[in-house]
Amino acid sequence: MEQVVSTDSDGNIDNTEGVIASIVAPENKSTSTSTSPKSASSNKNLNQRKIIHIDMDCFYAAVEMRENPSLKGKPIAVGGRPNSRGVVAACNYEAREFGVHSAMPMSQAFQKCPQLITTPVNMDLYKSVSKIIHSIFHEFTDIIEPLSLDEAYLDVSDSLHCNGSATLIAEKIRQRIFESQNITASAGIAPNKFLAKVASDWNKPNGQKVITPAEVDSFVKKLPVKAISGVGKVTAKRMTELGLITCGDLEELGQEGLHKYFGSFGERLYKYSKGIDNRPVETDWIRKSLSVEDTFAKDLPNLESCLLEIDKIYEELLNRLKRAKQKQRLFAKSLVVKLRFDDFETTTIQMAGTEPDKDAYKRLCSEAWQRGQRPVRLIGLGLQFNPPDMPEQLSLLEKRHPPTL
Ligand code: TTP
Ligand code: MG
Ligand code: MG
Repeated sequence: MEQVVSTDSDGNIDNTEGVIASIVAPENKSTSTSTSPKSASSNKNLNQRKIIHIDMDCFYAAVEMRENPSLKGKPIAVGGRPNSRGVVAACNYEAREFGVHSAMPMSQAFQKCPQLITTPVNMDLYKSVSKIIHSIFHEFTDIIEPLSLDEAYLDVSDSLHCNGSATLIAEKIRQRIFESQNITASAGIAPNKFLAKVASDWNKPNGQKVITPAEVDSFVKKLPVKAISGVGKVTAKRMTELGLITCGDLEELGQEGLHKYFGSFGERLYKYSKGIDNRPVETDWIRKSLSVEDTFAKDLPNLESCLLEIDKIYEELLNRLKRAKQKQRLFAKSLVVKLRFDDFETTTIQMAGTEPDKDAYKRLCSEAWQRGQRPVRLIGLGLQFNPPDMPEQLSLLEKRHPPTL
């Protein structure tokens, strides 16, 4: 029997609504292989999904203008110095009017805009702002796929915020970002990632665009091929030579033609030309634990009353586990019970286990209760999960050491 016992004052548990969930970003994204359970998507029919793509406006430059408001209204570029052969990492919209853009050599940027003001890259600052923006996304959904510091896809198909309106959720997120960080974001709202990304660029800066399922066909028909993410300069030139200007043209050329000219990318282009993109929003976080806890209006006087409450909390734990499993594959490694006594002394107890088990929780609760033998104000039931690339190792281990508590 493997059993770990610890007593603490609170633990690492978020108890804002009587529900505990800890979601932790992986230390190193590259440790997650393609077979790891990172993929997440809503249950909805693929055409009915509500995907939001958020992208900050001139991100690095916007942060610099916020830090130094005297830069506002003037053309600025963030990046390396012109004499050290640096390039423009980001520039504000004022600088863009002169033809300055990202990845342009700074010396060239100065030729285009002699009054350009430059600032060095302050990556730590942009990272800290990005972190806050991502925490705002998490207020609305846990199905988030970050693409870069300033950009992410969100699947809000099952979100109950704003009466389930993705349009209002996007507005709210942009508003929250502005209130919190004093910089603006743009958003695209559509039934898939391809269209959501196109749409977020449509009304930039500080705007958003919705493409409803009913609008997809007509929108895509007229969409310039250059707007497709993945169509770079070389592909765009080839397409122009072939007379392919809009996605409607791509569709007309057909699957075989697209494959002939663009190889495997042609397959994707054909789907895009019909407005189809079934890729799920893939989260980059891994759930480490899931718990449900209840704080009682009146303290539970004895062990018997605690054991009765476990039935209810256990049901809620199963519900939450079911919902969490729709987003990620989860491999439990231990069962946890937390008790808080009337004097706020808190104790947790856990045992190895791969599935929730009501009787095991009751046995853990009994053991934990013996430590205080006092009225109880809070009970929590939880599960801890293995990292996604370890499930098999764990099941071998479990066979050798079955939980016997
Ligand atoms: P983008 O979102 O591509 O650009 P942006 O946020 O500056 O402007 P927009 O309003 O058009 O979205 O990139 C986000 C940040 O990534 C950008 O602020 C700086 C950095 N970046 C580079 O460092 N090099 C590059 O070549 C690009 C394109 C971006
Ligand atoms: Mg941006
Ligand atoms: Mg971006």
